[in-house]
Amino acid sequence: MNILKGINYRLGLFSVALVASGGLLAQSDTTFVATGNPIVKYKYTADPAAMVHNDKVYLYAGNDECPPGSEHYLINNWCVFSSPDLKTWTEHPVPLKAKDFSWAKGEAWASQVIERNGKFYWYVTVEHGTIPGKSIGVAVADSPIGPFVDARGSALITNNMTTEYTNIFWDDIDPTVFIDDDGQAYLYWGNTQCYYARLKENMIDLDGPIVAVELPRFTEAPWIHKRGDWYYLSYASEFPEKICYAMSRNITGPWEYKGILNEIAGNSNTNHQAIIEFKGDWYFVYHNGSINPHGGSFRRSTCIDRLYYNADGTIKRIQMTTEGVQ
Ligand code: FUB
Repeated sequence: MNILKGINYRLGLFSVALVASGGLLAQSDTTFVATGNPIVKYKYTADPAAMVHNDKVYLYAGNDECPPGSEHYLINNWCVFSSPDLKTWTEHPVPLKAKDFSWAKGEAWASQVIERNGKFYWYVTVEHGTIPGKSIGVAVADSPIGPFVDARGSALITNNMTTEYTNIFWDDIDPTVFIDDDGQAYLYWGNTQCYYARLKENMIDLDGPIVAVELPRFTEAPWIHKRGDWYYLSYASEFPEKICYAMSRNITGPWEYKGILNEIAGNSNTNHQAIIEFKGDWYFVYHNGSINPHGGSFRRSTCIDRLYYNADGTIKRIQMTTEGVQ
């Protein structure tokens, strides 16, 4: 019997014990029905990134494992879930760990997966083993659920590549990747300072300089998406974080600031969004710290709510709900 099946129906003592013990490493597929937000209640799922592929939503998240009583990031691996309807979800075996990058020290921070020519590229934040600071690596797989392997054998972005813009050790985090209509791929990332660079068609090498992007009160977590002729750059702003956004007619800007998209998320000082269109509707994926009794800024959980546009292309403020998108 699949022990996890049904745990999401009610958050009883058993599931609290599982969460409190620091999460589970999935070793086989586990199917459950989401009962509102957060989506996953038996383990912590932070920094969600989502991707639609072949009529399914794939949700990628870091597994927060910081024990109750400690307040720091402890994230060793990412996890992957899929759903055909945003209701029934399957967690697949752990597809990637920070230590799968031999050059990395660990710390599975925010990430995003994208498909190109039948391969799936996963851009991740990890702590570099020899170049002080955070860095961005890329893993590749033949399937959206992996297994993923390091695609380069070295980091794509390291802290010493951006010191002309900022001297902090944690500015090279939170990659978001986007392939424009002409096939050119772009990587955006950053903390305190937002950056972008073009990617080669192989998706694992830069194809040009690193460019600084000016955005009001930018903290981290950029996410690029496009609808019609508008490009949207949403990002976490200030601290605790709200999600703000800017719009442009061009993937490289100039970006026009449009204000707050999502307010501070419950019981978490980070918020970290992904935005997807699925079967004609738009969704806002983010995390909060709402799992009782130990949820918080270092034990975060992924939520999904609807996202709606105004007639002029601007986005209505997100309404965070406990009911979710059933
Ligand atoms: O999870 C670690 C860091 O917290 C992420 O990289 C940021 O986006 C913030 O959510």
